[in-house]
Amino acid sequence: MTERTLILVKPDGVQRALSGEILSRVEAKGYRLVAVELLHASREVLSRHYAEHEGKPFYEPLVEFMESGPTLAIVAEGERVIEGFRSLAGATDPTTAAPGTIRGDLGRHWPTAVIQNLVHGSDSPESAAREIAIWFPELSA
Ligand code: IDP
Ligand code: MG
Repeated sequence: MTERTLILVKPDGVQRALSGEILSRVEAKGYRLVAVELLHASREVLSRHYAEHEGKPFYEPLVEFMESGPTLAIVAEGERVIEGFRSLAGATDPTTAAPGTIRGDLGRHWPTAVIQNLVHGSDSPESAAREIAIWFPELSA
C-alpha cells in the first residue's frame, strides 16, 4: 500500500547546503516527491511537531535550534516509505549512525545542547498523518 511520510531537512542541513544531496538520496531510492517547501518554522508549528518531547531536557534547545533558520519540508510517497526513509536517515546519533546513511555519511557531533542530525523522518503511519497535517495542512484537507 502506498504511504506518505514527512521529511525535514533541519536548519543544519539547509545551512550546510545539503538539501540537494538529501533530496537526491530520497529520489534515488525511488520515492516520489509530493511536496517540497523551504520555510522558517514558527514556534507554534514546532511545539506541535515535537509535542512528544515536551518536558525532556533537550526540548527547549531542540525547538530553538529548529527556529534558528530555514527548514526544507518534504512529503515523499511510496510503498513502505516511512520505514524506508528512517533507514536512509540512520540512527539519531550522527557519530555512530551507520556509514551509508544520511546521518552517518554527512553528520557529526557538534558542541551544542541538541543533537544536530540533519533530518527528521516520521516514525509511524500515525506520526506521518499527524505531521503532514501540521506542515502541509493543504494536503490533508
Ligand atoms: P529521531 O529524530 O531519530 O526520531 P527523536 O528521539 O525523535 O529522534 O528526537 C528528536 C530529535 O531531538 C533528534 O533528532 C535530535 O535532534 C534531538 N535529540 C534526541 N535525543 C537527544 C538527546 O538525548 N540530546 C540532545 N538532543 C536529542
Ligand atoms: Mg522522532
